[in-house]
Amino acid sequence: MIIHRLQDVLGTDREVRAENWTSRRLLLRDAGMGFSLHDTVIRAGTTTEIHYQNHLEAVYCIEGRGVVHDVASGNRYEIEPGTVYALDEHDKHLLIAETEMHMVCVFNPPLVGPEVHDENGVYPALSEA
Ligand code: 9YT
Repeated sequence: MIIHRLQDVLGTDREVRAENWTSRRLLLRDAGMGFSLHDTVIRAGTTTEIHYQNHLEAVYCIEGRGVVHDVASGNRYEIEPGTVYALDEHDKHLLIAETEMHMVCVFNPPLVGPEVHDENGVYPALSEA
């Protein structure tokens, strides 16, 4: 059994900061679970273009409010505590944080650790690294 606590991740290389968000990576590929699990804070007032071409992601909102805009369809979905969105088709999207948002995120394949978005909102496929 693996036990990790958020407090043990804070301030380590498992706390990854980007311009619009901070991702606290609780479980990564090295845990051998087949997914990674992140506690992620999205900064208020930001819009992030994201396109996980190499990963599937599910996101569960536990605090805050915002909108996910699906680029292909033009659909917009209100996100609030208790809402999950799953990018089952590698959906290119905009995440618009009206307030600070606190999310629990799961990635398949699991992230390795240091990934941040490239200029197209993509994480590299490090699963063979
Ligand atoms: C919701 C979302 O995708 N935010 C970007 C950060 C990502 N969830 C991560 O690496 O934790």
